[in-house]
Amino acid sequence: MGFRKDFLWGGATAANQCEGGYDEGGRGLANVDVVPIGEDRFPVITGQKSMLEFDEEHFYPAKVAIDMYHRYKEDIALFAEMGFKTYRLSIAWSRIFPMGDEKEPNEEGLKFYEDVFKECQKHGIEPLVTITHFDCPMHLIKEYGAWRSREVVGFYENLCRVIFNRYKGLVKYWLTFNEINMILHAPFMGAGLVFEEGENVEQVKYQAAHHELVASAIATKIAHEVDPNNQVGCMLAAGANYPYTCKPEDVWASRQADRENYFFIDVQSRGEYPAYALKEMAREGIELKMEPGDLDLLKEHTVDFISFSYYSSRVSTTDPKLLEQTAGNIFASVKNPYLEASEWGWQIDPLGLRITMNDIYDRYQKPLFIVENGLGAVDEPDENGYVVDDYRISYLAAHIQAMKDAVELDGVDLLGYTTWGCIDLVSAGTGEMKKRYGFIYVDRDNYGEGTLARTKKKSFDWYKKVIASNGEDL
Ligand code: P53
Repeated sequence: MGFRKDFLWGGATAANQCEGGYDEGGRGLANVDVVPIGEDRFPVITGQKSMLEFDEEHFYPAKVAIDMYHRYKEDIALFAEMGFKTYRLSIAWSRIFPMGDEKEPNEEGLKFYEDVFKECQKHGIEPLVTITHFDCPMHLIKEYGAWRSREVVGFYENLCRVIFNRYKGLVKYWLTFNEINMILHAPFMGAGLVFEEGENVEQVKYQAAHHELVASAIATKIAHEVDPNNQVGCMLAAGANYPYTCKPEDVWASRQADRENYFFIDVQSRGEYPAYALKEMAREGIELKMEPGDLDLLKEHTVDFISFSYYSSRVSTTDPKLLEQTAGNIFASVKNPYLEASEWGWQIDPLGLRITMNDIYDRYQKPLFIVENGLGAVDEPDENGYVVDDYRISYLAAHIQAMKDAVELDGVDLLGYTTWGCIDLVSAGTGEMKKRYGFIYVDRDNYGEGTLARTKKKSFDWYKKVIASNGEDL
């Protein structure tokens, strides 16, 4: 009983939130580089305000991040010390294709990730690679309008072909797009979309989504052709929507909110646009431009497993008074009166993880992989620089227990679990360093002060024990 013997325990990061070295090794600029910390971040990532260059007034945390570009050996050694079986990381597209539309890749970028994967291999760690974690080369944004353009599908295909061939034998687990549903909620950070005045924003988002979905199917096809051992997954920002009351309208609102996100996975996993989405698009006047063969690609190259992030459940309502209070979050949600929240207002709901796992497994019947979960919190190192993060341990223990219930009691097939930000890194939502998720403390603050030294927190030894006992000793 319990988790499978080859359960993939580990942690997760994303290139732009940890690497830094934004202009090194021939790397090109990307959307994720130019999102600043501070009050402009939210309007920029959600596409309400456009910012495509660095300026003097803002601080850009991704430029240096936690400098993993230069420190990955030390960091991977620490992951190995915790007993990681897997390490989820992403490839920065603009390291491999600095502009995005070149014919030939940048050898220095390719070599960098080859070294990283070899370092993982040395420690017996299986890499789990996100092909795009929110990043899009800036040149593709300026010249082609990013994912709104069909041509970008071809550039992504080139990227995939290059990396699948180059890393054959080093990488087996791939995710095509991080949190693919983020395109609806944070279209600039999620997909490089910039909107023009008066344009039909929904039309652009869904056309771009179609391009990503086709690109994901093509990636899956090529991955399987290059190496039949490759396992390709989709990735959803998950979290079940609860109705605020048992009023049927609230129940219906929660179903619709779930479907808005499941839409993407329905296509990637079942291979077809779901009926409800086709009807909704027709009502909204959204017309998808497709190429001949698109629907066949979607149908024939569905994903092998379903991965997702889970931080919190969500609540839906039709009550206008409650709706007013939900602005300002990437995922608008009403406050759930039964739950406690993190310092950033993310509501803590371990049972919600079990519910979400069951919803997804019932819907797709494919193996699941939880590739992000964790607590963003302020850590205060003591006089010896040690962080006693019992709050993080209790968050993770409760979520691992819930996931164990889903496996043992409900029969969900789960491949692995990677906690988000296993080493402290830059927050995607806020740009802060202060919002920490790690087992490893990084000495750096919101505005770039600090030595970047790494220190083990109390949770480091706790997670090591969890992994060693295959999740029995929480
Ligand atoms: P931060 C919002 C809601 C759910 C997932 O988020 C999200 C976001 C973005 O804020 O993103 C994922 O850093 C994402 C990671 C991100 C992580 O959640 O805002 O895949 O890149 O860092 C946590 O606390």
